[in-house]
Amino acid sequence: AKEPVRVLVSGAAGQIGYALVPMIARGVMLGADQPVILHMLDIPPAAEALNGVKMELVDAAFPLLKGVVATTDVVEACTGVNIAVMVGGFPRKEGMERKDVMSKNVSIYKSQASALEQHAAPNCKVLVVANPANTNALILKEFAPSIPAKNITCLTRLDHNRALGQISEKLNVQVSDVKNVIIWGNHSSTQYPDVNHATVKTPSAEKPVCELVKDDAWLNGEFITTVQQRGAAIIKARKLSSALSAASAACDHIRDWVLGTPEGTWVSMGVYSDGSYNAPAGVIYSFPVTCRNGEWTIVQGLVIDEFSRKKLDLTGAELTKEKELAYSCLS
Ligand code: NAX
Repeated sequence: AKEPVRVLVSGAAGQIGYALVPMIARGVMLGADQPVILHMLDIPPAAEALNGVKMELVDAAFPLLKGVVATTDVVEACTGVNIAVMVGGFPRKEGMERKDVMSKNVSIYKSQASALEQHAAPNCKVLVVANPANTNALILKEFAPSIPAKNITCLTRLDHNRALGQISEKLNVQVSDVKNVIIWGNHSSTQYPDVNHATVKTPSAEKPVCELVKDDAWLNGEFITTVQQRGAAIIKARKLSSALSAASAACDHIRDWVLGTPEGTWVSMGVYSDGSYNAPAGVIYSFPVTCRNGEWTIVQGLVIDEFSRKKLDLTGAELTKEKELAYSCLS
């Protein structure tokens, strides 16, 4: 039998946490044959609720779940973890300045970076979900210099999956037959959902999405804004932000990273930018990636048209600004 993998979920008493921990315990993230030990972290005001989640995990009698650590102690939470999914953070409240929210999250991610660096298992893989996801991940990277930059990522897979979903609805095809959309840049409303390289599997061949959707106005307009603003649409409808889809996307992200992407398929991940596609280097930017042997590689050589170029630059500029804002919170 396989050794259990220790998976940390921070903010585990929150909405996404509640949807995510049962998925992990069922093998959705790491596979149906992979035992797991869940480490759940939250803050003291949520300690009782966190313990309630632990009780439900016990009650669910998941065969793959070999242990649960539920704690408000960051060191205990981080000790020995192989995977860290960082969902905990400070939400933006009405009337709060961007800088104040940034400042709260910078201090959270700075201290959690140190705890992970000192106590996580070697080669721990980190996925930051909490917003501002790209910049929280960057701060985590900066303050955990001994964790390789390639091990620190942020979630844009939800946006990627939303784009697949929109194409499948538009063309009335199975979502599993659509692939290779791209989310470029920031997990914010400046993100660029790009279908220029996306394809649909048809009985005869794989066909470009752009050929099948004979509606450029929709592709260059409504499609992009729908994906960019889907989070707000969910809040409006549910009076709560996306949770099940975010949890599912977090599982997809880690599963593909650890177990690999299928041949001929790429996914979107926020990763430390090396300046590929003239994105700003030194920020966490979402790129198309393939994964193999537990490592991601940015897909190279895609042709970027003029329309796309502007959008890649715009979201890159926002990330550079966020980085500056985050650094100004440190001093
Ligand atoms: P909730 O407010 O329900 O849960 C957040 C939890 O984090 C709470 O239980 C809170 O007590 C805990 N927390 C706060 N500070 C903490 C700290 N220092 N250490 C550990 N835990 C801490 O929010 P939820 O709806 O679960 O969303 C969580 C985060 O995901 C938010 O930042 C949200 O903006 C972000 N999202 C990111 C998405 C993405 O695609 N990257 C999509 C969904 C989501 O909006």
